[in-house]
Amino acid sequence: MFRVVAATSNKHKLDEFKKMLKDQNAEIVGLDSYPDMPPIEETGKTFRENAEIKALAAHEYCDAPAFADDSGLEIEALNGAPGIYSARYADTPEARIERVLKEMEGKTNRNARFVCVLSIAGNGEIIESFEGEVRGKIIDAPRGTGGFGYDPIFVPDGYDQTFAEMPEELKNQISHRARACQAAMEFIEDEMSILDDEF
Ligand code: ITT
Repeated sequence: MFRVVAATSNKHKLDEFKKMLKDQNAEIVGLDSYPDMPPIEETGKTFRENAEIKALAAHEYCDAPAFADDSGLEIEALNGAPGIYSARYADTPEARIERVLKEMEGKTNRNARFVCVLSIAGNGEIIESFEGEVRGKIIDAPRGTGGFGYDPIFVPDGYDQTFAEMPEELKNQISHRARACQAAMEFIEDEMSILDDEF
């Protein structure tokens, strides 16, 4: 079993990663296992830049293979906001949802997507980055208690429930994070021989 650091302080994300990767031969540890690590500044202008910054910082600090996700919600009618600022759009998850719903008042175009870029770092460098997305619609009032973040206001295309209403197993099969993770797992299987040294 190899140990890999999930470079996140978001316990919901960590929980999703652990569930999505439960059949892999890996022990996933979050940054809560490294309480003395200084906070990582997300200075990038794209999901990819931020994912790479987080993965590399954790890899270097923890001296172990690491991966990170930078993710967020992009809403068409808001020109892609909140985007990379999803975690910083207001002070609390409830206030963030409230702000989005206020900005969406009167908008007929409800199209949105969740995006996740997952970067893997090992051997002192970024090995690869993977993107996953899930398209859907923003509804006009929150529904459901599962998930986290903007889940109560997002209904993925092809479904009637929000991410916060559906069983977590379903969200973890179809989400942006699940898709980025699936792409990463396919890459790792393909490249096993190259990665053998790191993992
Ligand atoms: P780390 O940087 O420590 O991983 P974070 O929450 O700050 O934690 P991000 O910078 O990637 O992570 O911001 C992601 C934000 O996007 C997250 O806080 C939510 O507001 C939103 N988000 C991402 N994935 C989501 C999901 O699956 N469901 C709901 N909201 C999500």
